[in-house]
Amino acid sequence: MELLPNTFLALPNDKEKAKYVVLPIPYDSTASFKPGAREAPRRIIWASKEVEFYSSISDFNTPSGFVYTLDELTVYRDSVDMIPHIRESVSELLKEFPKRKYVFLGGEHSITSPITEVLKPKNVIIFDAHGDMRELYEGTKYSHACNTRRISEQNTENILVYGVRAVCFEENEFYESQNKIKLFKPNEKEEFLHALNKLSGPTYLSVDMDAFDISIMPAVGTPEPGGILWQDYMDFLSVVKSRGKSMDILGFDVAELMPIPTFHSPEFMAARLVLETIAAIEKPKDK
Ligand SMILES: [Mn+2]
Repeated sequence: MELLPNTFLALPNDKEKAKYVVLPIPYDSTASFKPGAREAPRRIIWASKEVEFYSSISDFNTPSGFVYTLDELTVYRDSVDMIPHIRESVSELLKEFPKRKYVFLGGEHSITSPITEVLKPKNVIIFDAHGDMRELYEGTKYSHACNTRRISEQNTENILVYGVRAVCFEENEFYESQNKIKLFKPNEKEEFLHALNKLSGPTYLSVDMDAFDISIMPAVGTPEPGGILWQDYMDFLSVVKSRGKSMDILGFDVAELMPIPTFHSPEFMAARLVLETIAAIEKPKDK
């Protein structure tokens, strides 16, 4: 019997060969407008089965067994239970799959802070339309709207956020009072790439799909017009490639995709983004 694995790119799971481990986290309890991001991990994996193994942009061909896809993480409704659950699960993941790179498929964006708490990167690069710098939102510190703020409270040194175009008054006051987080608007790509070039050491990447313009990424929970385009992300990956090991990317997440049942291009874009990100990490320009 010939069966198609229900894994990223439909690659066979191989614990020995795997360099990347994918953990799907179908959690969306604090979504402000409406839930739906819980559907994203399985839709991204479904779409990925149609994505080429080969990245012509990075000239990288994904070997068989290179990516190991875990089953979905169990989900608790309340963030008070879910955030520690993610933290503990990531600790277990590091023990079971040491020295790999880790890919997390959200789910809402609040999944990132418990991940970075465990992975302990020096730098965090975030793509997001929103500042996510609220102290509290709708009664919880662990809302998707507080994600960047929580990461800034950890032992991180630099947090670059690109694509930002929605920040509230309270967030702006907080932003002015600190210098760990640097926000870049969609039209500040050169400044963002310049700042990126100065980072070195362990780095984590978090991609909230609402950083992209609604014309190419309408399937998000909290859409904002005026976002970045695909080429902007590719320009970012060019810098990742040129930096090679000097910017050591420990892992990344893709969050806030809220699939539209009858429209499948957003999940194809997210699946392709995961592939291109892996390809860029694996294929430095000078090789
Ligand atoms: Mn966002």
